[in-house]
Amino acid sequence: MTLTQQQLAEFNKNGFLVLHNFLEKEVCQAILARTLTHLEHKIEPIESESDYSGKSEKYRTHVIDYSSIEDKQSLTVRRLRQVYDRDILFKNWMENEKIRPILKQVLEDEVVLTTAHHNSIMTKAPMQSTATSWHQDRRYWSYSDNNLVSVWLALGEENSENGALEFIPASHKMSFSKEQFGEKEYFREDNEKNISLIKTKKRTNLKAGDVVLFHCKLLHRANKNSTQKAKISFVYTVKGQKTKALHASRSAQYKEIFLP
Ligand SMILES: O=C(O)CCC(=O)C(=O)O
Repeated sequence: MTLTQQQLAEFNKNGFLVLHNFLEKEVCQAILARTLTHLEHKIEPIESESDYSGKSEKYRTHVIDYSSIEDKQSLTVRRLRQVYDRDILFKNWMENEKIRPILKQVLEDEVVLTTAHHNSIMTKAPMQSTATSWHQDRRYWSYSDNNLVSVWLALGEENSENGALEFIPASHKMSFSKEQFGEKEYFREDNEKNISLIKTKKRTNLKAGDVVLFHCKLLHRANKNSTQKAKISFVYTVKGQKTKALHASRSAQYKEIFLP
């Protein structure tokens, strides 16, 4: 399966593309069932809600031990980390052959899976999660260029009430000044220029099996989950083969898998 010229042009222009009904419902259900077991037993490595909001920029740039430091009983899981090596079902999705020609098209290069970034299942627990502020994923990643794309798989409904992704179209190609970013390099919502740009945002309402591809420099955010049901999404990142992790950086400390 490949993208049409129109879909490819849309990805290149906006920095994201939704592929509805991409993964079969039965496969999604199997991944979800396995995920719920890992969540129930809080199997490490995990990132908790307070890890997510409390950790410094330095920690986020250099961490290689992802185990949560909190009390296991009371913490709320925000992400299951390092999912590639957790379960064959997770690995199979990350090595899915149907999506590979598409990834090759958007990267314009051979596809390499990075296990250093994302490589996680994101959760937003009912009533306990926090919003995610505007940011570019690339800010804590260390590579020779920006040819990295994330693959987001919805494992259930995603909408504004439970925290669907919102994007600022074409922001992956924009240049910003330092003042447009605040603490932890979040894109400031009180900056004049940012306010008008944020008005152009687009939300991606999704159903189980829908996939969103988005560029590593695309500005995005998500609401907290205000519903009674957890929102669960699987996200991994691929890069072009020519794109290299910088020596001795966190990005270089994890294996990469060439997907021919
Ligand atoms: O809150 C969310 O689900 C979005 C998470 C996200 O954008 C990220 O971790 O990079």
